[in-house]
Formats: sequence, C-alpha cells, structure tokens
Amino acid sequence: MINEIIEKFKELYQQEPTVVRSPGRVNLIGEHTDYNDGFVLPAAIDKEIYFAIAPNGQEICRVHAFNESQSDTFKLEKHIEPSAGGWVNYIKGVVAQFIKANYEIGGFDLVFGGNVPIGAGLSSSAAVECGLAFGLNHIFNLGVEKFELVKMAQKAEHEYAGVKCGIMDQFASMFGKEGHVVKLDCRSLEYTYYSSDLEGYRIVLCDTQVKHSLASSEYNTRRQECEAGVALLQKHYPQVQSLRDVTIGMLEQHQADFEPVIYKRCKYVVSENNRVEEACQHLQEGNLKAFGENMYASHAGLQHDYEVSCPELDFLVDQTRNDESVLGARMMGGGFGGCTINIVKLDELENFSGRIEAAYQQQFGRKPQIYVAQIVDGSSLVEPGKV
Ligand code: GAF
Repeated sequence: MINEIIEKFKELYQQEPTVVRSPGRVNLIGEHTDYNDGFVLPAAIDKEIYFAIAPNGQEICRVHAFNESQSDTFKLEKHIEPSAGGWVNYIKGVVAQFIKANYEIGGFDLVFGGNVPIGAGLSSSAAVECGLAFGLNHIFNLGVEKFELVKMAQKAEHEYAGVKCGIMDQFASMFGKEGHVVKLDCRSLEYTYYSSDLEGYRIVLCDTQVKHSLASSEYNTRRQECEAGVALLQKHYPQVQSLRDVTIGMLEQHQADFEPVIYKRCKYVVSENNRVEEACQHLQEGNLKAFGENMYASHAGLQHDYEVSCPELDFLVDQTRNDESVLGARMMGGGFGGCTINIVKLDELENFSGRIEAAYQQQFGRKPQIYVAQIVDGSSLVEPGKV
C-alpha cells in the first residue's frame, strides 16, 4: 500500500514526497489508568498508517485520504475551524497545535492511508496524529522533541475529535520499540522497555467488529466520574491529586461517602493500577501464567466495575477461559467494542482462531477478525530505498 500512496501523491501533486510510517498499538494491561496518572503497558504493532508529505510553498494544506478516496483543502490560518466531523479533523487538529505553539510551518501536500482498522481500539487516530506531527516536524525542520509531539497529538484528539483521551495511545505510537512492550508512568512520563518475547506465546487480537457510537461520550463520562471520586477523597486526603495516589484501604474507609457508581469506578482504577505493577513483575520473572491471570482480572474489572465492555467482548474473553492454549485475555482500549487481546500458544494459533471464529459466528452470526500482532518501532521515516 505504501507504494500506492506514494504514486497517488505524485499523481495529485507532481512532486516527490517524504514518507513516514506510524503504527497503531496494543495494550497488555493498564486500561483507563493513563488519565488517572497511572501506569500502562502498550506496544506499537504492525498495523500502520503511511504518509507521503511535502511542503507546497503556499498557505494551504491539501490532503487526500487514500482509504476513503477523499480529498480536502484548508487554509493555514491562526485559528483552524474544525469540520463537522470525519478524518480531516485529525489533520486539522495536529496542524492547529503547531500553529498555536508558534512553530513555523507552511502549507503542505499529503496523502495518507494504511491498514489500522478504524474503531477496532488499535488507535488508528493516534497513528494518524503522531505520523502527521512527526512528518511536519521533519519536513519543516523544526527540531521538536518526540514527547512534545506526543502531547501535541493528544491535544489534537481533545480539541478536534472531542475525546479527552490520556497519553497512552500517542505515546505508544511514537515511542514503540520493535520486540518490546513499554511500561509508562503517565504522571512522571518515565518509561521502561521490557522484551515482548513471550516464550512460545503470541499476542493475538480478536476484533468483535463492533463500533459503539457512545464510546467517546461514555469515555468522557468515565473521566468525569474519576474526577468526582478524587474530589471526594481530597476532603479526607488533601495530598491526593489523582486516583494514582489512592489505595484500596483509603477507598474502603470512606465507601459510605461515595455514590455506588463512583465507588466502583475508583475501585477499578486503583486495582488496575496495582495490577500493572504486579504484571510487570510477573513479566520480568517470566511468570506468564500469573501475567495472564492479571489480564482476566483486568477484564472482570472493566466489565463489572468500570462498565466499558459489551456482550461481544465478554463472549470472546469467556471463550478462552477453559482453553489451555490461552494464558490470558481481556478487552483492550477504551471499550464498547473493538478487540480483545489474548496471549496464545504459538503452536496452537490456528486451532485457537478456528475455535474462536466458529463460536463467535454461531453466537453473533458473523466472523471476528483475528490478527497475530508483531511488535514494531514507533513513528519513523521510511528511507527511499526501503519502500
Ligand atoms: C483510549 C484512550 F485514547 C487512551 O488514552 C486510554 O485511556 C484507553 O482508551 C483506555 O485505557 O484508547
């Protein structure tokens, strides 16, 4: 596809582009912890968005979305008005961040597209935002640090897509490392890479193909519920800044003050944060079985306490519970659809896929999409010779 994108660029704009790739991500554990200043354990995967991009010497941005076969043009101006919806807002959102931060960018031509499934919880939007930020930084020679680009990409999502996301997806897309998962402390932004060699196991994604229209509004609601929990706890513990600073003991002591829903949300986040720490310990010790148990516990919390799962996700996780080839499974990402992530024995991959497909087909009348994820580097230039 990368070659087709380059050809399309040449056909539309009659010049040679710079080429950038930017990956989607998985998250092994640590869901809805990022915006609570907690820990996450993502990795960049071989589902990617490609960008062919070059300055055009004008004050306009000409953009073509390859997968949608749609083009759009907008002016480079102080305030870039968001569109009513659609892919162009991700582009506008990133450009707006460069302008707001007073970086000297000019107009550009762009063709982008790729194979990150949209709405599958693999962060296609973060891949678009990060790849474009990376590309603009390169073609206009701005020298912006990668962390700064990550924050700009996150702001684009907040302001132009309306999702008050945490930093995990953009971080993973930019800082991914081949053959590694990365534990990120979302407060200090310190990070540690761990080998993703799972000794005879692989990361398998089962896509429900469900895309819930309520996903982004419910996401923002969860965030507000966490903030409500923090406000309540601050009355007793003024030092608490986020759920990261809270223990289960603190919650239990003041349970009577909480509305039951807020209590459940906080309990989930505090427990999940502890689980990431535990799971990383297990990973370091090579105890994949215990790691898998952390994943099932994560799913239970997301299903019952955080209430961001859906029947299709629960079904796929339940199918794996008595399957000896699976160490752990859980829903992944924001929820309400998208994928489950599974740790599956390498020499059982085909049998596993066959069983899951048949069961899902029987239950819901359609097939899930199944991918074995390879772990790759974060956003980077594609050298001309390597296309
Ligand atoms: C979405 C968000 F974009 C992330 O920031 C994160 O909160 C995730 O949901 C849930 O862990 O992918």
